[in-house]
Amino acid sequence: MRLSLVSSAFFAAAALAETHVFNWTTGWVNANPDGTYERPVISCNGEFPWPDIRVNKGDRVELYLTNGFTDANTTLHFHGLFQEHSTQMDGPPLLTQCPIAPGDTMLYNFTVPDQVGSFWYHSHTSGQYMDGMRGTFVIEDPDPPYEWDEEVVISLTEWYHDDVNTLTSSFLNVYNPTGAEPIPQNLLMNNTRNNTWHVKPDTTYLVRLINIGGFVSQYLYMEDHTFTIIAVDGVYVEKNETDEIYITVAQRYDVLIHTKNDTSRNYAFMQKFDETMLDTTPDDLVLNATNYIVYNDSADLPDEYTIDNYDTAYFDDFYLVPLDKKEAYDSYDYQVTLDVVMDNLGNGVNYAFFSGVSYVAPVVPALATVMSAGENATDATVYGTNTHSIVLQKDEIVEIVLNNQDTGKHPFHLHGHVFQVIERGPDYSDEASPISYNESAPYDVPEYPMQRDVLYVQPQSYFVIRFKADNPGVWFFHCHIEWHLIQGLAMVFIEDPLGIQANETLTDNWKQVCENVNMSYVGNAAGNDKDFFDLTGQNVQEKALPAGFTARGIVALVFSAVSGVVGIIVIGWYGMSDIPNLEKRVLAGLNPDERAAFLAEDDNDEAEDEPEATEDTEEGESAKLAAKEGTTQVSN
Ligand SMILES: *[C@@H]1O[C@H](CO)[C@@H](O)[C@H](O)[C@H]1NC(C)=O
Ligand SMILES: *[C@@H]1O[C@H](CO)[C@@H](O)[C@H](O)[C@H]1NC(C)=O
Ligand SMILES: *[C@@H]1O[C@H](CO)[C@@H](O)[C@H](O)[C@H]1NC(C)=O
Ligand SMILES: *[C@@H]1O[C@H](CO)[C@@H](O)[C@H](O)[C@H]1NC(C)=O
Ligand SMILES: *[C@@H]1O[C@H](CO)[C@@H](O)[C@H](O)[C@H]1NC(C)=O
Ligand SMILES: *[C@@H]1O[C@H](CO)[C@@H](O)[C@H](O)[C@H]1NC(C)=O
Ligand SMILES: *[C@@H]1O[C@H](CO)[C@@H](O)[C@H](O)[C@H]1NC(C)=O
Ligand SMILES: *[C@@H]1O[C@H](CO)[C@@H](O)[C@H](O)[C@H]1NC(C)=O
Ligand SMILES: *[C@@H]1O[C@H](CO)[C@@H](O)[C@H](O)[C@H]1NC(C)=O
Ligand SMILES: *[C@@H]1O[C@H](CO)[C@@H](O)[C@H](O)[C@H]1NC(C)=O
Ligand SMILES: *[C@@H]1O[C@H](CO)[C@@H](O)[C@H](O)[C@H]1NC(C)=O
Ligand SMILES: *[C@@H]1O[C@H](CO)[C@@H](O)[C@H](O)[C@H]1NC(C)=O
Ligand SMILES: [Cu+2]
Repeated sequence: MRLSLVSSAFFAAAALAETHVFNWTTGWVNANPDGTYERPVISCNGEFPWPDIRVNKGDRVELYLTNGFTDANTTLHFHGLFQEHSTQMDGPPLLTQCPIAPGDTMLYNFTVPDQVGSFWYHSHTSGQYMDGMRGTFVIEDPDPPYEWDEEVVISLTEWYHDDVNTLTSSFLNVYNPTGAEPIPQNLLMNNTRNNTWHVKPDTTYLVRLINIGGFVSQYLYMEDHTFTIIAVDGVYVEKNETDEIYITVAQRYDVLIHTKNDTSRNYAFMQKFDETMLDTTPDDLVLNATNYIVYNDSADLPDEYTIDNYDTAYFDDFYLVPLDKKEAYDSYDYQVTLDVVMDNLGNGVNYAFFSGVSYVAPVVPALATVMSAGENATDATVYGTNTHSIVLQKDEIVEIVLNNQDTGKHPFHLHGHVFQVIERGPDYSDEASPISYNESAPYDVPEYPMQRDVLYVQPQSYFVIRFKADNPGVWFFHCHIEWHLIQGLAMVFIEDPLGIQANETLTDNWKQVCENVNMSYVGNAAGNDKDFFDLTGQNVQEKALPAGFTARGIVALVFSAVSGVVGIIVIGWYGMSDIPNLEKRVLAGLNPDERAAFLAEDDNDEAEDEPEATEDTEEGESAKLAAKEGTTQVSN
């Protein structure tokens, strides 16, 4: 009797947890999402957009991803999923897996035991997701705390007419010394413009707003309708009403929207660029997009809808209260302070730094280092200097203090966790210099701080977050603006490495993916498996600018050369690379001492021939090209 009870309970559980198998191949196809320009986009099994994934809590996902590109590696990341005991399925290339070579297949095999809500997936390689390689991922809750009648998923993104490789080569370039990001052409909702949402009257909708973009934050507001926020980034919160939401790339807001009884007319659903994130505003850029909430197909479509103070009246997510009422961790065991700076290195290219380090991927995946270093996996040295890896002890409370010394906003994402938001400073754009977090000053820490997995920091300001290191794994912490990730705005947590070794085994397929891309999966960051403390040959960032030759100098010179030669001051990134021999002209504008210093440094480069100064990542490739280009022009 007892036995049969046990076994039927077992079968009931087994029947509930389903396995979803996906078999996807990447490729390219032409598409015209914004209705104004057809371009190649990344397809899934020949189609665009990519499919929505929907599973139940507790289910298993087996996703076969075949790299159908002929000339690029790829990987897939499932944004926001904790990947407990499956850090090898997380997706960042050269951290948790080897890049998937053209023609090869990786099996992403994991469960979603403890999470529900709105997530998404995207390529974590070379900005590919901005070319379309991304989709939504919803985990249904069998027992939700709120009620609704209907559910709808809405994706949001900016859209470029050029592909990411083209944009990256002008972005990560000596001719773009300020690191101005490419300006998108449009905003999309559900991969289209003028999206139509047919609604029923007097109905409560759960709307899952998912920003699958790579750069610009958006303001969202509706004509005569209110958002009731019930969850952010997969974390339920106490209901809070607002007329406007500010959503950065990679964030999610689950909102309830109750429709009207009156069906005589239709309403506008507006998206608006956060214009402050754009370096320039070209005349033909429309800073908003109009979508339609349609009650009545015979009635007119609404005009665009305007609200005042859209840039100050939005909901501040700092004030959300998680439904789990988890109290703030009242102290920390380990504090990490990260100063965000964007600056030029010796090749003239603009990079991004956490406390002086611009992330450069290791020679073998960091997870391979964890698995092969034995007891030495607990020593951060083995992960190399330029991965900016920090080893965390099991279950310690970690505090990240992030001081943004840059004048832009940045949305930061931690893999493998949600974190508590302890403090976030106001916008200090108007201050002469950045204001850092002052730990001795009195702050009001919320009793039940908001938890999420993407948080933006205001210009020249700071945030403080805490999390418990209770999920052994190799977890990336990075700016989710793809351009800034490409510039190196990332670091790595090696969380409880001995716990990873004890509880996770690399699958045969995982190892095969490495073999098929001719990559070793043992050794330290330099691939050395004999002496884990010998980092000869590791990848490092470019050298600093020569003494006396400041980044400000380069910027000023490039601009003055442009304005001198062309007669106008070009403040944008575009157009600059069209000017022939720009660097020669810049050099001509240097005073003799500066010029000698620059050329001498260039000669030294060739003479020294340092073996460890090789930067060889997919993302570093175009920087290297730009650097080479620069060298050739200088010595000519
Ligand atoms: C995936 O699809 C390809 C092409 O249709 C097929 O060859 C392969 O066997 C499929 N793999 C799985 C695991 O279903
Ligand atoms: C794919 O990754 C391997 C290993 O990092 C690298 O050697 C190769 O250049 C990459 N291929 C492309 C096309 O980027
Ligand atoms: C996925 O992982 C589970 C658990 O390790 C395993 O039982 C299953 O066989 C794996 N699926 C495939 C197709 O390898
Ligand atoms: C958006 O697209 C999804 C499919 O990706 C669809 O289920 C949903 O209804 C669409 N929502 C709106 C408002 O168009
Ligand atoms: C809408 O109609 C329902 C019945 O269909 C009614 O109960 C409700 O009060 C109405 N709401 C408003 C705002 O008039
Ligand atoms: C829909 O709109 C048309 C045109 O404005 C109007 O004649 C009709 O009454 C409306 N229908 C409803 C159900 O409100
Ligand atoms: C479609 O959206 C664009 C951009 O928001 C807007 O300029 C245009 O007027 C819209 N078209 C229609 C028919 O409303
Ligand atoms: C939308 O953007 C255009 C151009 O950027 C501007 O003229 C218009 O006023 C904006 N409309 C709204 C509703 O913000
Ligand atoms: C709702 O948001 C406001 C700030 O906009 C905050 O003061 C309030 O505490 C929040 N209430 C809940 C229940 O989240
Ligand atoms: C760890 O490093 C030490 C040298 O510092 C070496 O003696 C030892 O064998 C290493 N352990 C493993 C498991 O590689
Ligand atoms: C930090 O705060 C303490 C206490 O309010 C104050 O005495 C100190 O001057 C502050 N430090 C800075 C650098 O502002
Ligand atoms: C392995 O995982 C289990 C379940 O999460 C945990 O209880 C155990 O402590 C882990 N082992 C190690 C060595 O971390
Ligand atoms: Cu950023």
